[in-house]
Amino acid sequence: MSSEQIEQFRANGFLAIPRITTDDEIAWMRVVYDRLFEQKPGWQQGDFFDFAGSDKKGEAAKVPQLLNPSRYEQKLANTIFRANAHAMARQLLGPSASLIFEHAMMKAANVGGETAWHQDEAFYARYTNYRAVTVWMPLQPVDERNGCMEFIPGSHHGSVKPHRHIDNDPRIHGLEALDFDRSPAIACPLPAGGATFHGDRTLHHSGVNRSDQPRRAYALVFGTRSKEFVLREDFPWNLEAQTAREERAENARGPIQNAVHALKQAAKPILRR
Ligand SMILES: O=C(O)CCC(=O)C(=O)O
Repeated sequence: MSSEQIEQFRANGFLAIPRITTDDEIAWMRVVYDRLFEQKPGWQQGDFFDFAGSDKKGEAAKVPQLLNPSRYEQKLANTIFRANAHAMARQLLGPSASLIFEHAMMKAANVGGETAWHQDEAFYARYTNYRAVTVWMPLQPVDERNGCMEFIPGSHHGSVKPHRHIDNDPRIHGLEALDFDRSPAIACPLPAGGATFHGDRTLHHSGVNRSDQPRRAYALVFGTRSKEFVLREDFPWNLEAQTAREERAENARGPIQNAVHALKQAAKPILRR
């Protein structure tokens, strides 16, 4: 990344680049991606769910999302995409930046739903101790017709906006931001294998997929951890969540793992003081 690009990211809260990996890797990833979305691994563990709908079994998902895809296809942990994204995230966040999280969101041909406007930070739970940058890569060309990313420039300089669950329905995992001006939004069309970078407070969105091909996107989130960043309070909208995904995750953990999970949650305020 050039110093101009870093400057641009700092000023706007986002950046688009035309290429982050090779055509060969994209071709391989598309095959893997389609297999994962067909097989829905991680459904039982709450890693596969509907971002934008109520996520009932048997109902077509509006925006299916898979968390941590490399758990289900280990070769995704050793990609050129990951190496390049990590190197660029270090330029933006500093040398200690490490992978926090990965996810993939698919918008089916003709019907794939909207990803509502939100700030990633609005999803953070109490005691989250990092600030992050998302590197988002489409596996086919994207524009406003099939759901490219859109950003509000400079929104990362403001506060976390009030959010609510999409359609004000606490069963829906996805959040929507309220009370902001969307008129300055900038859409970022990209070729396959290009990438956008955005900070965790940057307002962003992607529209519905009106094309006759699926919109496939894969995102890596890198962060730097510090006690300075620790979030002292839960956001009220997250306390209201009643998602099927959380319920499946809890059931899948079973009583012993749930007890360990509860202990870890209880230790966070001490460890992150
Ligand atoms: O893939 C999308 O439509 C949205 C992705 C997104 O919101 C994110 O990676 O933070």
